[in-house]
Amino acid sequence: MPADPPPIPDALIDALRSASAVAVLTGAGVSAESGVPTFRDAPDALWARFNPSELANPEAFRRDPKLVTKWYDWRRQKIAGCGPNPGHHALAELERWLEQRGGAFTLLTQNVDRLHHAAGSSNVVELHGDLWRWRCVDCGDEGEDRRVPFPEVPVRCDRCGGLKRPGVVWFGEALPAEALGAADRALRSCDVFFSVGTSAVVEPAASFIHAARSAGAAAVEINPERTPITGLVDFPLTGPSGRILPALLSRLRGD
Ligand code: BJW
Ligand code: ZN
Repeated sequence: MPADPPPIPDALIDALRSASAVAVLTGAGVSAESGVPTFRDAPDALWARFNPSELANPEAFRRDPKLVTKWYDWRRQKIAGCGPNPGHHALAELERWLEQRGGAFTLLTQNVDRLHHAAGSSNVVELHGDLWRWRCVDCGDEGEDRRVPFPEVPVRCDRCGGLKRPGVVWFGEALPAEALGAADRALRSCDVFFSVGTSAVVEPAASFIHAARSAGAAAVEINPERTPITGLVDFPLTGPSGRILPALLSRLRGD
């Protein structure tokens, strides 16, 4: 039997009831209960088996496009068989709950799996791109490609025959300016900030907590493990997001 989720503090419920803006940062842990492997959790993590620091960078793709594409093809097959879990659904409901009260909700995700969209979240900012969009490195042609598995690896451009790469952000690449702008606005104006299911080690998202705290937001972390930001938050909620977020929602709605 999984342990009961920790009690949701009354002070957090009060902060959410009086909030006019909430910003939530999510990472791979929010999709873990859907069956999507995270990057840095042993022993089954992608990080341990495939070392994303060596694969998720432009040099690796230039050196060995076949290997990098195969890794993405494997992940796409895995994710294609996964659906949103109760944590994703609770975040979508939190957005509706806040908007019904005239509040603003921004979901800043590092995930590229699109499971927040599948759960019905609408104001989603994809900081690291989208695993289902592919772009030609030569002519820039970009579009959705849902084929699993790919019929050929590496993937070639229909227009020019060039190599296609995933529309994601690799180490050393800049995050999309539009996403960074939206994140900045949400962090500067939020009353409550959540960090959910992220190891908080990859920049710039790892530093979002500082912007939110400077803006005076109450900070919440939901994670079964401690992270570098656990000591900085007002409400560290230790446990899986697929259990804690629904419990939080039901407290908010007074169920
Ligand atoms: C659960 C759970 C459950 C488990 N419930 N929780 C400053 C200092 C030092 C370095 C840098 C710096 N600024 C930039 C850098 C370099 C680099 C960086 O951060 N390096 C660090 C590793 C040190 N950053 C970059 O290069 C970024 N670019 C940039 O800053 O550019 C600047 C620039 C400006 C102008 C011109 C040019 C450049 C880009 C970073 C891109 C990261 N990309 C990846 C791959 C994306 C595509 C793909 O998916 O393949 O993004 S790497 C990977 O890590 C992926 C993730 O989004 C990201 C974060 O990982 P996440 O989500 O936190 O997952 P995990 O696995 O680490 O953690 C899971 C957590 O869940 C754990 O804590 C578990 O406990 C928890 N968990 N079960 C809740 N049930
Ligand atoms: Zn092309």
